[in-house]
Amino acid sequence: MGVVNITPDSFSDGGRYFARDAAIAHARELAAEGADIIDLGGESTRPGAAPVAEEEELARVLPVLEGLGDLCVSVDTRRPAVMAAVLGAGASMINDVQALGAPGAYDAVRESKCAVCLMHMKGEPATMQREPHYDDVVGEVKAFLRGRVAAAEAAGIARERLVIDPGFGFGKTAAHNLTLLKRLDQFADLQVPLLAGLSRKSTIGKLTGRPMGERLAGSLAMALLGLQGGATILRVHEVKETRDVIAVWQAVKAA
Ligand code: 7PJ
Repeated sequence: MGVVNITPDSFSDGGRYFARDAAIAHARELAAEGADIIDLGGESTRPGAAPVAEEEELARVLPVLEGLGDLCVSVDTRRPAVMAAVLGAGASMINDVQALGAPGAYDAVRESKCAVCLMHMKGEPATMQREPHYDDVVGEVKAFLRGRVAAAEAAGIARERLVIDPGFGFGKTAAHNLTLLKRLDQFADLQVPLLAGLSRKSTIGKLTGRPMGERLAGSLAMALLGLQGGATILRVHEVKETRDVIAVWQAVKAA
């Protein structure tokens, strides 16, 4: 899954892909490098980010989505109205950091055949990194995801459409993120495909001392650990390099 942010305040791209044509070109480049899914985001969910108005989010995402009609596109959104609009415009997947927690979210996705990523987040983006606490981070994240999968199924969204994600960095310290990654294999018994988003995250910055633009090697190490832990979808900024990691990992597995 290749990340395309369409946000002027996006912490990793600095707003470079704000312009429609640049975002479309970037998505096409990632697809050519081997991304199976393009994840479009019109609202930054980075820690401390300010919320974006619904009309603004749609104005960012829809024109780009319409230019990518031939690709498998996921839209990173928490808003039911945005979900309904992008599904009408051909999106294949909804990637919701709130795990369909907003009122009306089930209704927005139910009738479509889209895939849905249910992610764990503790708190709200604006405040989630203020001393997050868990007694048992793996157990708590897992229990949350098990509950959201059951709730989605009860709301009429078939299990076959669901993907789960522990939400690295979303209301978690570096220690929480490392524990989740080390124990990622414990999510397998939920029997839903697992997505991992580790690319360029601040835990890599903490471990390596590198700024955002210099976290490729750290991100690739994280990607390999994610694969070993059972992730089948990796949400990444650098697709070409991550493809090489996947090729090496698959070859070793098949040996
Ligand atoms: C994630 C995401 C993630 C899913 C972001 C960033 C922050 N969606 N959206 N999982 N992260 N499903 O890219 O660092 O980890 S935005």
